[in-house]
Amino acid sequence: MEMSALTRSVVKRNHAIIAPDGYINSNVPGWTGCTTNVIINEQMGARLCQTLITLTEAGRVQGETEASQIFFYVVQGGCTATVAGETRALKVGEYVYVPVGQRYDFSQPEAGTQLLTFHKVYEPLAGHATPGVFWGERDFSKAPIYMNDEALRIQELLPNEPGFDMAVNIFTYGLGGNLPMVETHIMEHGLLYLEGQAIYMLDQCWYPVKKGDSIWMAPYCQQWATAMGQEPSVYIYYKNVNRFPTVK
Ligand code: UGY
Ligand code: MN
Repeated sequence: MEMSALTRSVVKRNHAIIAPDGYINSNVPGWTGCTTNVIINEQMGARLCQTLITLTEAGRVQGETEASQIFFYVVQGGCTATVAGETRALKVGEYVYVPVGQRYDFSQPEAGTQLLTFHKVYEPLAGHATPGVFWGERDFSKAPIYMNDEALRIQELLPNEPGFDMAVNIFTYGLGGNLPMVETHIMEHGLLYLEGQAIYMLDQCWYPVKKGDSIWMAPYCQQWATAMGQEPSVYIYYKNVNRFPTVK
């Protein structure tokens, strides 16, 4: 018997696992005909926001970025996207990065289309231009081997240039793949599992996770993961990058 009082979700001071069973809809102005689940944001102590938007056929997601840039990734289905006046069809695995001060409009979705978003307040860097709109797609052939381990592949979805202060990567763990060390770092992560299953260690706590789960890791949350089961485990994740470690 399933017990509604049980969940794999946890929310702690410096990390969280959010499984879909606890989702409650948020209404976001300009995002209509959809359910929006705000999975990570400042209320938890995070400095990023991560949402998952599930659209009906009549769904529409439109607005203008202000202080925060937004990265949109199609997890399921497809739609039409217009950003800064350019229109393209987007399908699963395709994405668009919307810099600050730009209009965006996602329309004509297939029913059940899911969009993942990562938002970060943009920190300009003297001498480097603010990034422009950037379109792209998931492509395993652009995922080099990570740390000399054939079982680990990372595709960087945004250019690694100083103008960008956020990275979004897709990390594939083949069978038997695991992080080669316990990472302990200042950068923060938000992530969504796209495929498979894994065991994640966060700050010395051990969690079974799978496709559809999200994780927040605050700065210095210790992290290690290993693939589990008979298929690769794959997640898309956010990381703040390229800025001075102090703000004053
Ligand atoms: O880029 C990273 O810090 C990455 N290796 N961390 C992670 O997957 N938890
Ligand atoms: Mn990391």
